[in-house]
Amino acid sequence: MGRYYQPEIECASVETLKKMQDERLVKQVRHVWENVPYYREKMDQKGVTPEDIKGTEDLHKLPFLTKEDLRLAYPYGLMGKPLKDCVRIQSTSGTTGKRVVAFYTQHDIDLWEDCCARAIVAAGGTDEDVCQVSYGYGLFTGGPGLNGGSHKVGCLTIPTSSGNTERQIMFIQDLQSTILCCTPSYAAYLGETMKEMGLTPDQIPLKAGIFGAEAWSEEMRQDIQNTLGIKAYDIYGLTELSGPGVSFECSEQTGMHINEDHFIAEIIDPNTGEVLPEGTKGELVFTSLTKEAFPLLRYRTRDICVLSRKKCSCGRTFIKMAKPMGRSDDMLIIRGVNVFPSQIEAVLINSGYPANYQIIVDRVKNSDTLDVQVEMTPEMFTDNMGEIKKRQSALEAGMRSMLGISAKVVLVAPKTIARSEGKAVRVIDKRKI
Ligand code: DLL
Repeated sequence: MGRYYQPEIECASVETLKKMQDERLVKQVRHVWENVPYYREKMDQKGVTPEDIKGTEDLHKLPFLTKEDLRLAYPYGLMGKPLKDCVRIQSTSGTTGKRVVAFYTQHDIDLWEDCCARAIVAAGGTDEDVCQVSYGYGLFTGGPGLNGGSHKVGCLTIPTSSGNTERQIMFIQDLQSTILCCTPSYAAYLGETMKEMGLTPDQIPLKAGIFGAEAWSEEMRQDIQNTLGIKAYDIYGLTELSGPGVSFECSEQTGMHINEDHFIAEIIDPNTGEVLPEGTKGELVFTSLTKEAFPLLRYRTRDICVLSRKKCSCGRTFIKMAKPMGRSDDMLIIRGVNVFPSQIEAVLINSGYPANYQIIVDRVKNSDTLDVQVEMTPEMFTDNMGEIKKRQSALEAGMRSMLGISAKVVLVAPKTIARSEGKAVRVIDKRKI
């Protein structure tokens, strides 16, 4: 049994949800056709008109939208509403090319905050809770999204934003924060710092965490849960689709329910674009059903994932997505082999190391090199070279069996790898520079 923010929708029958999606899709396609010339042209090129879309079974007829389209249409080319009807923008940092700038009407913000409120309630949040939002505020969607959701639930909201770790811990203790919202890497860092301060999990008032914005492994979840003495819930989203709250985890902690009244999810083969059946791994594609200002149809996220409609013990009927395994553009191709940072992380955590690592890829004499720098904890620190070599070899063997290629592991002293207050920087690929 779980608690819900909007039970009539979160627990609606699959048939009701499907009907809602059918109706909303037809309306959204018409909205886009009439108001977004860029999209209309793409539909024309594919020979599809609004009349061809009668429901979700016709979704595959629509063209995909990619990050490249967002770049070409930057900044106003995909807007579904006049600027005067918009009240906010949010944006991503975008490591390559232009930033993504997303627009919101007041209605868009309202629905986005509902999605975040659903996530907080699914993590056990009520109006009795003190919710510390340590995601960055500003153009990044994490802070504003969870802040809005926390207000809707009626939690006492502490908008600390990210950074200033000592002050974060002071607020957690002094104001008795019960829910923490931040990136998983920052949660791990907060846990590490609290441990150093001599705080044990029973001295920390937190009971739940809502962590997302980057890939994190099941092993990392266990680690954070143990250090902070909390239940750690995953939350997923992207700026293009409003921000956090596209999907969220429930008490079962086995994947995230997609808010299907607002988004349709598909899994496609990233190479061919073919729609794959439920349960197959592929690229996640979303269609936004209710967004007015920045409506995206069949947007390719580049996140690699699996969907499942298996009945969930929490009572929600929304389809679930597994933890994304990484992005197709995060995936490293090293000596022809596909490698995800999450695989490297799993080896480390399974061997008792914290998730403080950096992957360095380079090309030497036309051959790719893969180096993994791994930080030792203060407890495991030693300067005995023989011992260090032994541990490095053990990790290298683990990497070889997980990845199928060899990696060079270098153990480094505690606190050598820079901590992140937002999304962690895991990979330095020198080949691209
Ligand atoms: O990261 C929105 C967000 C904020 C989600 C706070 C959750 C919490 P962007 O900066 O646009 O938006 O980055 C979106 O981050 O395509 C995924 O690759 C990755 N991502 C987001 N959440 C998760 C997650 C926000 N729970 C991109 N697990 C997405 C794995 C995630 N990857």
